[in-house]
Amino acid sequence: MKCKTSVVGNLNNNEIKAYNVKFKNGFEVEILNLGGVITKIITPDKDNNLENIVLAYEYVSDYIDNPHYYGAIIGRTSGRICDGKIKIENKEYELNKNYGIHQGHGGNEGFNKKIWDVDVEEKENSVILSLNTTSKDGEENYPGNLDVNVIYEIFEDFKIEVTYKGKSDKTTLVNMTNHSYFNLSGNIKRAITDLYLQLDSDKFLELDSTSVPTGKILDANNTPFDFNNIKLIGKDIDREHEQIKIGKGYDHVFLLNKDKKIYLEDRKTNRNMTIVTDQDAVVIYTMNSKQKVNTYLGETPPIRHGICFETQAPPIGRDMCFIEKSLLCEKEEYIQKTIYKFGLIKQ
Ligand code: G6D
Repeated sequence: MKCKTSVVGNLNNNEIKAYNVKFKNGFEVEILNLGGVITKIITPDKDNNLENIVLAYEYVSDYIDNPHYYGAIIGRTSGRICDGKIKIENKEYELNKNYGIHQGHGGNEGFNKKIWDVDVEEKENSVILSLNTTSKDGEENYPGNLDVNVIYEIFEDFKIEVTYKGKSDKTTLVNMTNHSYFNLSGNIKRAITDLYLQLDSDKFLELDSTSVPTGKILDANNTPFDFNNIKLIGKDIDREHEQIKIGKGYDHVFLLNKDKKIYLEDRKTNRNMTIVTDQDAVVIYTMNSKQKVNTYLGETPPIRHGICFETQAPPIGRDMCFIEKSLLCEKEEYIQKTIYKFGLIKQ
């Protein structure tokens, strides 16, 4: 038996369930039906210490509000939508604003707050968790009844494939991601500024002072946003740079080149991870703001102790720039695939 299901809480008379997938080699992944949250990704370090490399809260009930979106599926859309204003087929919509003057991460009741239906399928070398939900027409003021399926396939060889699918009966917006905070030091031992990052990207989106894209695309080369050659994340994270100041570090949309590859390593534990996606962009967020909730260590983590790689289409900024990247026409299927592979640096 690779997948164990347990009831770990309750939300509005719905059971919150944990799906724990564990292989003989120690690789362990745990996912909740609440928000499709990933609470555990347990991998060995160079000395075979099995430790959690994602941040997780102390109590399951903390995921009901989930103020920092730990581990969660994000949708209908990811990132900020400027002023919560969109126009689809010449009709204007005012989306709910939960990020000050903007909408963020799908609004007050985004996909991170839903109890998803979960089907489990055990295969020879993997376990498939297929999560399903429906976002009703008018939910968070988005048009269209949207059927959503997120598939986590967890492989024995330290790999997780995430496939997001959506279909709507009206043209709408869909731009999903996962908001896990990674920390390869294991059990949040050290800051992520201690990790090394390599990114297949030469450009990133300019943000305005309210952190929405202006529509301008900036050249990353020879700037703090240049990770073409592997670089210590802490090297330029506090550099004097207008965009660093706006994000209080990295909280930016990187446009990916053809390989669409992200590589992270920790040279103390020798843990590494590679992310490959079919998406045009990835928001890299280095947890720059004070955390409000304890982790499973029983304390609130200092800033910069987790890093998010939110693979997605560019968020919708000023003058609805990039909206075309999130449009899903009636009868079309939204599909996104992002693959995470965990391992050790070859000695
Ligand atoms: C902050 O600006 C950041 C977002 O990018 C992030 O997703 C959120 O915290 C959790 O608002």
